[in-house]
Amino acid sequence: MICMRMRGVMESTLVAAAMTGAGIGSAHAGLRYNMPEGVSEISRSVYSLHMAMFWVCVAIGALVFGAMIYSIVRFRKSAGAQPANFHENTAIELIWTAIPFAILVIMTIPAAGLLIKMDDTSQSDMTIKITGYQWKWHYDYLDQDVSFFSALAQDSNAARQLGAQIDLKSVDHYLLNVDHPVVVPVGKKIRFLITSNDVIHSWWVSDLAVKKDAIPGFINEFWTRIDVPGIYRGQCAELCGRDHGFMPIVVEAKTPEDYAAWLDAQHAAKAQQTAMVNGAALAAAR
Ligand SMILES: [Cu+2]
Repeated sequence: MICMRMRGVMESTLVAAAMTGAGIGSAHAGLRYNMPEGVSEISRSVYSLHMAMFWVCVAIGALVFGAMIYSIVRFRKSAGAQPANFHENTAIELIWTAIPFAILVIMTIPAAGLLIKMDDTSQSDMTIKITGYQWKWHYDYLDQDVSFFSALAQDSNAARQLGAQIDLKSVDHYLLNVDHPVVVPVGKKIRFLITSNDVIHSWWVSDLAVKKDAIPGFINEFWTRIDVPGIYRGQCAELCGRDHGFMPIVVEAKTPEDYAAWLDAQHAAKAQQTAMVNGAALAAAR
């Protein structure tokens, strides 16, 4: 998991570096050197675990390099040091095997506990099914009869075209904005089911500490409970073809009241659309 998170940090840094190289750095969020703490209990736990492991590594690094530098300086040849003339010491070999092993086992305990917690999708309040497409996302609110596609925002799409004379700094959240964000309520345990319609994609939103592969023929699941209303952005994190870089993710977390109002608006829009289709079918039949 730490490797996965570190990979995430490295990827975000590389993406930011690549975008800066392309002259659009200012359109991107500021360059970060660490993962975000995020906005859910799990993301904060992941961050704390990451920092705890980081400081363990710093302590080991300081000890090992400290001992090395001390030995090199203190027992240098020019100061008259005489090398010891022995090899194979069973006691030392046992100690330098047992200590790293114990450190690894101790590090595994909190990591395994958190992984189990992240995997527990039971007792969720609602379920949203995500389907990856080349190159957009589809969201299906299984309990609410709401579904829609979420694709790159029109202004970003226009600006990215070859030869487009559009100032990228003028585009709102260039390449990180969509036409229809996935809207969720805060304070609710939301279970996500994720699959793909074509190739492997990956739904990655670092503020939620979520990075889950969307695999055709498989259904993966994860959950989140967002504490703070706001807009959280992510990207597809699995190289999925030509437009892999153009299928961002936007999660809009609303208060339960605002979420209910959004849901009502979706239902009303759907009813109106159905009425229009029925009306057109009737007119055609006459
Ligand atoms: Cu993708």
